[in-house]
Amino acid sequence: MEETSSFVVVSNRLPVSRDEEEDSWVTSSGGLVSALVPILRERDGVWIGWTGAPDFAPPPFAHDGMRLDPVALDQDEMDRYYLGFCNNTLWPLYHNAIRTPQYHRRWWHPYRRVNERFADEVGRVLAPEGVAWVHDYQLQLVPGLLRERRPDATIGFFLHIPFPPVELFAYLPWRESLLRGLLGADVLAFQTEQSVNNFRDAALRYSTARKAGDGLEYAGRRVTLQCAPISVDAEAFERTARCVFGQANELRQRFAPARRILLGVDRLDYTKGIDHRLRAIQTFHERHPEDAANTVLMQVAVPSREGVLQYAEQRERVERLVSRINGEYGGPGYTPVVYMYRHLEFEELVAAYVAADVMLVTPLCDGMNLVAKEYVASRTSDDGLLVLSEFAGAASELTDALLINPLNLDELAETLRHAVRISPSEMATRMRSLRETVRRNDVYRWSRACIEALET
Ligand code: ADQ
Repeated sequence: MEETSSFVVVSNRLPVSRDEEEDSWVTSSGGLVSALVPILRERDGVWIGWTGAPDFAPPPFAHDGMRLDPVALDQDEMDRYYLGFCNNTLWPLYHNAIRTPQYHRRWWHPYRRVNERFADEVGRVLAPEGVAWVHDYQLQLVPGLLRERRPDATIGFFLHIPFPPVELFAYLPWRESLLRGLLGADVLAFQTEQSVNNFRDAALRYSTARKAGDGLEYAGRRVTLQCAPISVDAEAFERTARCVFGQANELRQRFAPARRILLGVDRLDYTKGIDHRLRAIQTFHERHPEDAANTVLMQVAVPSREGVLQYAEQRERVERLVSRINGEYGGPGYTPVVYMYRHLEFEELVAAYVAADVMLVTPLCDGMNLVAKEYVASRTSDDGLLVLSEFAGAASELTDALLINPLNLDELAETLRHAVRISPSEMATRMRSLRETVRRNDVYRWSRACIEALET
């Protein structure tokens, strides 16, 4: 296999995971992977990333028509770089510090070291004048480090999570280094205009970058700032939705016969507002017992970062609330909250979207939130309601959702009541407009826009 490539994607995780029983690799699901696979195939590109297991980095291999190049992390780096700096420093800080970020030098140094390792590998694999597209908060130093190694490269960076307001970013003891890293890119893309503006403010204040039109000038180069909201493979959700009506009906019969289904689908992460959602459900039952008794909340939570203390605490909080609500408002034959702590297969997930009358997406802060777009794409009969937090990036586009502040539990409870009583015509008007938006701005359009910006 040819070692170099003129198109390299870099992310913390490779788009595959290991199935030990079958002794094989399984391609991860999700929009990013489905959008990038065709591009990688077309350009004979390489994806560089970590396998997800400590000290496990086989030589480059081909899978599903992609060339994959694993980078090794040892257990100590998993603890300090990944669980520490990425998930206990950057993740909470970039999500508006809704949990207190922790700042430790013993985490920063491994972050730098791992970023150098990634940059070394890209520098080795990227063909002369090739394009490297770096993803997300784990690898913010890579653009700058790569530019030192390979000034001929064209470098793009996409941040999947929000870039915080400058007043918060200012706390980061390594803010100048991170900015130097990011500003190594030719194009820096963010999910929302808000993040673009936040980044521009931070760069103007804490680096030598200067304003140049809509972008920046840094070290004698132009750095383009792009707003590129990520999306989903709308067609795939639509197609699958048309095939799972039977499964959706079974779900209804099993969990909510003759009741409305409210649905929540999230990684179990404290940014997703699952606990606030549950407290609003509690308020709904207190205030409007008759309306509430006509509903069942299905909450699906996918296990996430179980090694981080705050995630274990969040799980406990959520599970306590679920049992409190069920204890207080349930009875023989009625469970107000059906809770699942597991990953759903793609068809099961789409069947849940098809079964749900109301989708609750209530993060306290979220780069985009793909669940909101997946629900909309799956509503082939133009019905169903989306209740969406104004703090999700998706709220900038999905303006026909019922937009709420998830911290306002009273408002959220009243919105639930409104949602279950809404007229079919208002529901259809809203959903038609939402569907049009998601179909027009799907993940393929997103990847084209990002790559076009890099190649012009
Ligand atoms: P996430 O924080 O992971 O992504 P999100 O955009 O909602 O958040 O994506 C979650 C994905 O996981 C969705 O595709 C969803 O279908 C899937 N999922 C969730 N629960 C599941 C379950 N129980 N079973 C199966 N699948 C489940 C980060 C940022 C987001 C940004 C994305 C993409 O935090 O803001 O939208 O990257 O850029």
